[in-house]
Amino acid sequence: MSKCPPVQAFIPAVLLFVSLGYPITSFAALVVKATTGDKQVTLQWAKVKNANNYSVCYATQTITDINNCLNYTGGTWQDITKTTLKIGNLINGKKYYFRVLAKNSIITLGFSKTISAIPQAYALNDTGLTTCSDGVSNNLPCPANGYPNQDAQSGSDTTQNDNGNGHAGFDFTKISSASKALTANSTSWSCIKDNVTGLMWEVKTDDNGLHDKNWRYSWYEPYDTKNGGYAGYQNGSTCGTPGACNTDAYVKAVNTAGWCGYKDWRIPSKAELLSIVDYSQLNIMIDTSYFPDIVSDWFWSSSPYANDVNSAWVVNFNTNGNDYSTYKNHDYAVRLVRGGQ
Ligand SMILES: [Ca+2]
Ligand SMILES: [Ca+2]
Ligand SMILES: [Ca+2]
Repeated sequence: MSKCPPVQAFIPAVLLFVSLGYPITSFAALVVKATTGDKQVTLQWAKVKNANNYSVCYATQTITDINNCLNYTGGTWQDITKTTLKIGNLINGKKYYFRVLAKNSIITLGFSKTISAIPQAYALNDTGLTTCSDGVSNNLPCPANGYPNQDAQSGSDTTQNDNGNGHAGFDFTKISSASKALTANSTSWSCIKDNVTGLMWEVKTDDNGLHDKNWRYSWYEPYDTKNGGYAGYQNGSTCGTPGACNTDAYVKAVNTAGWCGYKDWRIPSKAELLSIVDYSQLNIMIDTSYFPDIVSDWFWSSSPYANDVNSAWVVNFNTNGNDYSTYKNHDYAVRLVRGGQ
C-alpha cells in the first residue's frame, strides 16, 4: 500500500538537528529591508511560511553567527511576532548591522543575510538616475548585461519613482508666499518643501528684488564656531543692495522680511545642497519643473573648507553637480534653506 518513503518521519529529525544550533544557511525567503530615520532604523521583511516568531539581532559590527549575537559589539537581541521592528536610541552617523531569524514554536526555520544601515537626522534623496550604463553607452534600460548593481537599480528613484511630484524619487511640494502648500500644477510659488529630507528651499525671483536669481554674494560668517577660522569677505558687489552682498547679510535681510512665512532661513550645508542635485540632468543639475529659477553657476554652502581658512565649499548646479572649495571673496549664487536642524 505505501509506496512512499517515510518522509514525514525524516523531516522532523533534520529540523531538530538544525534547531540544536548546528549551522544552517541563510535563506532567500527572509529578505530584510532597512529604512533609516533620526536615531532610528526600521526593519521590515515578508512573513516567512510557517514562522510565528522572529528574532532580531543588531550590533555595530557585522554578524557572522546570529546565535552569538550578544558577543558582538553592541549586540542586542529582540524576539517579536510581527514582521517589522523600529529600533530607536541609535547614534546618527554610526553603521549598524542587522540580522533576522525566523522560527516557529519548535524550530529555527532560517535567517537573513546581514544588512547594514546608518541612522541620520534626515532621510537622503536618491540621485535622480533611472537608467543604466555599460562600458560604452548611457541611458540604457536596467539591468545592463555585465554591469550589475547600478545606482538606478536601488534607492527611492526605483521604489518611489513618481514624476508627478518631482523627477523620479524626488518628492517636492510647492509652497506659496503665504506658506500654503500648493498643487503640483500651480504656476506661481515661492518655496519648495522637500518631503524626503524635510528641508524647505527658497525659490529665486527675477524681479530685481531681494531674492533675484542674478544676484551674487561673497562668503561671510561672523561666528567663529561656524567659519572655519576666518569670517570671510563682506563686500561682494552684485546683489542690488550695495554693502550687503555677502551670505550673512543676505540671510539677515531675508529673515527680517520673512519668506514663505518663515524667518529661520540659513545658508545650506554642502550635504544639504547636494541633496537636491539631480544627476540625471546633463546641464542644469536640478529638477527645473520645481526650481525654474536656476542660474548657471556655483552655489555657496555654509561649510568652510578645512584645508584653507580662506575657502568654503560650493556646489556646481551647472554642469556636473560636483562640490568645490573656493575663496570666500568670490561672488556666487545663494539658495537659502530652512528646517532640518
Ligand atoms: Ca538610485
Ligand atoms: Ca517623484
Ligand atoms: Ca534678475
